[in-house]
Amino acid sequence: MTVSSRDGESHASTEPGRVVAAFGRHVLVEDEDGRRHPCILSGRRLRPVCGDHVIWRRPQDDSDGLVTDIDPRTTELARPSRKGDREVLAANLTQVIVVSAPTPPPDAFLIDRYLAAAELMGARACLAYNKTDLDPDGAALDLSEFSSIGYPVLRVSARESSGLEALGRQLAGHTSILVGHSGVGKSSIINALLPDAEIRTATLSEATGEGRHTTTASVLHLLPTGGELIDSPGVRDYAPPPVPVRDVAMGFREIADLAGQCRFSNCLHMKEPGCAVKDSVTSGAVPARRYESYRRLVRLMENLAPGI
Ligand SMILES: Nc1nc2c(ncn2[C@@H]2O[C@H](COP(=O)(O)OP(=O)(O)OP(=O)(O)O)[C@@H](O)[C@H]2O)c(=O)[nH]1
Ligand SMILES: [Mg+2]
Ligand SMILES: [Zn+2]
Repeated sequence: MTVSSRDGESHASTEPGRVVAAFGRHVLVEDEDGRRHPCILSGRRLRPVCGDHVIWRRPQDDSDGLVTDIDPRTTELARPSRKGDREVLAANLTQVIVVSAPTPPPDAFLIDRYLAAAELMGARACLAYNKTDLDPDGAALDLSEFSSIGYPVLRVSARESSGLEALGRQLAGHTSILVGHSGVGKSSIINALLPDAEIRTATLSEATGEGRHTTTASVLHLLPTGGELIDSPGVRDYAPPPVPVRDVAMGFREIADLAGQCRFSNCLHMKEPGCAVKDSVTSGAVPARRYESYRRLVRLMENLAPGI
């Protein structure tokens, strides 16, 4: 579609689109017909991320399109930025899939922090335990700790294509992101769910010295079974963006459920008397490791966001 501007030049009118990948000042925008176009940004102020709904201008020749605006986001997955505020990683997610595996060694505290981020941003969360071919007995990680508090746990093997139907059902109708340590198999899961994605992920990732393909940017894929799935670069560590310490409990659903029973309504469940959370840790109803994870996140938020 083109319109004539007052000075007689012809340019495309703006139209809605979806950011399916973002690389600094360059983004890939999908139009309403499902075609993907490289675009640049119209100003320094704009910082679109994977999953953003945007307004963009189609080029008249084979140059780049121009993103002019970002629609308000329903949710943001973010982390603390170097400056101490929030860096948004992906937008408009309805579900976070926390991927772990027997190798690299699983870190239950990292899983907790992603689950807390999902709770705090208002998205569903579940766990995908990949490479079950290497750990058929599930000895490397106690998954019952997470399933007992209501998180779906999906055991999959991207290599053996097992558990993928259940994962596909979990993803249908949602915009989901795969997150977790580098090397747990996030891209392999996408490739297994979407056979023709292999070429696309290969061109968007760089080979490391060991011949591994490490994902360097988040990319959104449409699933044939329904839903949208974002592959994201692996991390060494993750924490949710700064929140007031009194909000940290909302990231731990079994702790949030008990908060109304504490003696003090503003109980932080740290050293206050009459704390229902600490009583439940003593009785074993709340796992001590989850409570320790909560305490670590409270201390981190005290450092990241002192006084709020
Ligand atoms: N045995 C086994 N190996 C797997 C499985 N899934 C992935 N791998 C291997 O694990 C390694 C890492 O897989 P990737 O899919 O690149 O992992 P990733 O999570 O995308 O890594 P980053 O992009 O760095 O975050 C590769 O060598 C895969 O072949 C699996 O189900 N079983
Ligand atoms: Mg990857
Ligand atoms: Zn308490």
